[in-house]
Amino acid sequence: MTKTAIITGISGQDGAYLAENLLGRGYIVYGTYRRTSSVNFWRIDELGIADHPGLKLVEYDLTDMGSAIRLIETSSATEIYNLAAQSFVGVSFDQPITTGQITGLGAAYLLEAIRTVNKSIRFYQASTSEMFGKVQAIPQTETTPFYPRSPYGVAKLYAHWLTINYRESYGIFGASGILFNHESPLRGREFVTRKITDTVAKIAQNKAHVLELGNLDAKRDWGYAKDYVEGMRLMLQHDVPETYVLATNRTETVRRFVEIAFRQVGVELEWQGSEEMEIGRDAASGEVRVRVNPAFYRPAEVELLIGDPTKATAELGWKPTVGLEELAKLMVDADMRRNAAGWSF
Ligand code: NDP
Ligand code: GDR
Repeated sequence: MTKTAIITGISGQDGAYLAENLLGRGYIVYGTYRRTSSVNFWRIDELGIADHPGLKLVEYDLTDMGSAIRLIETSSATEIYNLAAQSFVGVSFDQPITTGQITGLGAAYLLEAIRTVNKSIRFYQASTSEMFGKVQAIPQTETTPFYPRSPYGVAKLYAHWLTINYRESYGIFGASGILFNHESPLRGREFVTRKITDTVAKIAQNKAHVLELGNLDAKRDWGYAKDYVEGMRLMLQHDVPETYVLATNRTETVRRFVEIAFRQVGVELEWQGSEEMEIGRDAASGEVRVRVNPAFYRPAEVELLIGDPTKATAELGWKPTVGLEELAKLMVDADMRRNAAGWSF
């Protein structure tokens, strides 16, 4: 029988990849986007699924519960993947209330709609390693205590616990995936990896000269987004609703990612100075290619993330398949192609 799923946030990185994954399996997908003056579907366009007959694009705002109820009723979906969010940590410090309304309460509206309309719908909540924040254990697992360090992390923690609460209170199949950073050529340019690969490509093509960044010492566990959306799908096919960490179990600094990305275009960097005064020079030409700009620092930083996905591997058979060097190459190559063709999102 054909399955039907709702994906909130179809215009985002994960929404686009998950839609591609589910459409490839014969699903009908209701992909939600929010009303703006000009809707941006570049990701589903790039994946070639925008006109797929199984894809239905529906306008939906996460903060409107009536829309949630109508969407569930009209679609007859049996699975909902809640991926929409104000997902940029930096912005959450400037817009903590909006972030709470979208990223936190947005999940509550959906869970309430499920509870009201059809309790048998399976629900996936996009939780995050940001909830670990000031980490209480290394590596982080499903049982590591949380200590969020941003309004975004706090909002996500509310949605995470609400998902578990609806699981325990009403028997709703609410799965929560605590996903560590995952990247791809479809990553937004406000996030550090894509900002780096896009600028590296532009520097290689003489369209930019210097990459300006904030904290180079932050450590992240970076994986490939396509692997992670498959993990989401597996969580909703499992016998019981659970909480899972998806991660690679390797952590590197932002500085290291910068070095790996520059190496893709034949540039080796030499570092000088420290912290807010640090610069990276092209070792061959001596030109400054990286500069720290304190404007990109955050009021509170998450210093070190490294996840242990043992539970997901044991119970779901999930494993990351793409290493950091391969990921950086995929992203730099895509940005080189796009910049050469004269467009860049
Ligand atoms: P993106 O920022 O790429 O996508 C977010 C999506 O949410 C976009 O489609 C955006 O629409 C939509 N959205 C934002 N506000 C609203 C609103 N008020 N109503 C409806 N839709 C809205 O995020 P990712 O794809 O990277 O991440 C997917 C989810 O997973 C997010 O919830 C994120 O917080 C979470 N997450 C991501 C991780 C990662 O490393 N990528 C790691 C862990 C969790 P628009 O295009 O209009 O802005
Ligand atoms: P993060 O991702 O905050 O981990 O959240 P981001 O790529 O924004 O930052 C990663 C680290 O890089 C440091 N950094 C910079 N970050 C940005 N964006 N721009 C810079 O110029 C810069 N310089 C240094 C940051 O301080 C940080 O330490 C992402 C989002 O996708 C969340 O939605 C998701 O929940 C988490 O990953 C897991």
